[in-house]
Amino acid sequence: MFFSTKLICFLQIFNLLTIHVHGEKTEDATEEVKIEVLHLPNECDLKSKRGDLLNAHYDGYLANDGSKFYCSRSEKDGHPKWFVLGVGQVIKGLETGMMNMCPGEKRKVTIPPSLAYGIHGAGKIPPNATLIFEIELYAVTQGPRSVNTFKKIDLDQDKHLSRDEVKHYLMEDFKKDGKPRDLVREDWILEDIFKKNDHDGNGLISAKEYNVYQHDEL
Ligand SMILES: *[C@@H]1O[C@H](CO)[C@@H](O)[C@H](O)[C@H]1NC(C)=O
Ligand SMILES: [Ca+2]
Ligand SMILES: [Ca+2]
Repeated sequence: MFFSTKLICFLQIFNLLTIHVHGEKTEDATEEVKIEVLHLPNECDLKSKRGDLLNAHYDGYLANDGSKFYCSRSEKDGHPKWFVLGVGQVIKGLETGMMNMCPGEKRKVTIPPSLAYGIHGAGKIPPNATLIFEIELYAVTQGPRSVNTFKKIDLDQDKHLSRDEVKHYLMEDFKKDGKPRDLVREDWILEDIFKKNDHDGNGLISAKEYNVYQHDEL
């Protein structure tokens, strides 16, 4: 269980929402995410925040014709999705739309194209599409991208994660979980991790590139 949450934070690949808006800097400042709370649980001691690991089901609709383009319930195993909030793993509108949300809460979030897939669209999403997501949040846990995890991966403590360090960490995780070690798969995962995280392309993931927290503990 713990294994899967940790690994998933690294993978960031398997769901549709990982698609990023391509090169759009023309955000209309007047465009905002609209949040409607459909259900609020009576008790809520932990609200979602940046860096948290969330578990949720979400259905995505196109606002203009109401057609459903995504449903996590009917995907693969139909399990709720795990993802980290605030690290660019989901589209911007969802990052905002899922902040301060309680476990058990249901929301309808309307996202303008500038905070979704922009003027080009992506896959099933047409250009300039306003999106509506119906989200049910199941769990909020402290994210795996913590300072402690970074320090654990950074074996030589130089505040940068090399491929070897990340690979070592993944191998240990695979071992812990008793999974067969499929090297091809691991290399592919590694490539993906660096593609998603090594923003300046220098082959190392710096604390800044990795860390979702804004304080400077590293
Ligand atoms: C999308 O919106 C942009 C900016 O408003 C516009 O220039 C473009 O023509 C639109 N594209 C489509 C396919 O409607
Ligand atoms: Ca290092
Ligand atoms: Ca880097």
